Amino acid sequence: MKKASNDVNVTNTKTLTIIKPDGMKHIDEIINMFYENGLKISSYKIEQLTDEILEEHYSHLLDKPFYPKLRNYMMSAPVAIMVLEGENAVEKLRALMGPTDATKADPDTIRGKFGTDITYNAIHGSDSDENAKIEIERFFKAKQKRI
Ligand code: IDP
Ligand code: MG
Repeated sequence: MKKASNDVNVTNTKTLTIIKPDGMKHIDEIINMFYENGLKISSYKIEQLTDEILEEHYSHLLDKPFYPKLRNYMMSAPVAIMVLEGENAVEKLRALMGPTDATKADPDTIRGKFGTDITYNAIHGSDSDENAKIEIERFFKAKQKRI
């Protein structure tokens, strides 16, 4: 049956990923895994994260005892931030990443290959369409700061 070219749910085609400091040395292989799995990069930047943006991005974890460790990890080196596009992008990336705890991740997943434990897990991916939208806005559409 003929499928109309616009017969795609546009609300679930984008997600945000951050290649974390420990993932950066494997960035080529990680990007290759995105493309092999039908996820294309549509925006890309390398940035040093700040306290301010991390407190916003990890607001759900600010009260956790491990937050200072997470903050230090995320600020230990520049990271790569990307918008990925593809069908069911959020779900697809989360499956490709594996679970938060890299020690429990399947060896074929990004966290299974390149992560170490529940903190140092190589990659971030949005966990819902709603959060993908918020995170894309946070990292790519924020007003430029005056200098
Ligand atoms: P997710 O990255 O799989 O979505 P979240 O619960 O949103 O997991 O946590 C964000 C990040 O905080 C994780 O990717 C990991 O780096 C860190 N983290 C989460 N839970 C723990 C924990 O119990 N101990 C230490 N670090 C954690
Ligand atoms: Mg999360």
